[in-house]
Amino acid sequence: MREPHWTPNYGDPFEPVPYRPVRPSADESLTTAAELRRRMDTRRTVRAFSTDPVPEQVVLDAIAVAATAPSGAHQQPWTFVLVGDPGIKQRIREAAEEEERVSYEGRLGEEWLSALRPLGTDAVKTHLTDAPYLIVVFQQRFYLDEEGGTHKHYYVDESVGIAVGMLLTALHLSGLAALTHTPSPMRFLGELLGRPRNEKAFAVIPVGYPAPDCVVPNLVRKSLDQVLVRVT
Ligand code: IYR
Repeated sequence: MREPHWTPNYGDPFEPVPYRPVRPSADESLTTAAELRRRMDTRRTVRAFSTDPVPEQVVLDAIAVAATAPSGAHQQPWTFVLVGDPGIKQRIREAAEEEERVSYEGRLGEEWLSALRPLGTDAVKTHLTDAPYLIVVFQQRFYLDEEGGTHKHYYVDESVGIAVGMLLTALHLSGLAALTHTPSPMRFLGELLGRPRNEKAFAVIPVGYPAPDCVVPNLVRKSLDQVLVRVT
């Protein structure tokens, strides 16, 4: 008999089911792809958020989209902690700013600070309290069973990175702004949010509407030619 396990299908034999999505016409695909490309090119990382509330269901739906991401051995090694509590947001901000001050005052080093200069970032993280929600994404580095036993998870960085990409896409297409914030070190997040020892913070994603006076750096995206190598 198969032992109960952390992965829904762990150890099952391969018993495939049919997959027959409707195939769109080439025209439909072209229209969808061009529209998606145009819409995604309007996404910007936002650091100045309005305190206006956003519909919680939109955020829940975006997290559900992220949770459809492919993952190593389909182990879905992610936890999304949705924080709306102003007191917790404040504590996250204070702890993040404490770390960031050390970073900006020297830990990052000159080369890194030069790379960040065009982004206008600093140690003050108003977005952590202004944005109505923070989504704190944790990687499950391994599975921790009820007896404290540990079990391997595979390709955790890749899996969670893909899920976060899908989360940012879903939020943007739903009309919400977001920031991929990676305070470093991030250990305080697991402690503050009471996460178990198998979980490691991956990113804090403030979510909301941009502030009315929001500005963003004047960045240029690489062109398709610069990022694409064709072997066709
Ligand atoms: N974590 C710091 C520094 C920072 C690092 C990178 I790489 C960025 O793209 C932006 C910021 C901070 O949040 O300010």
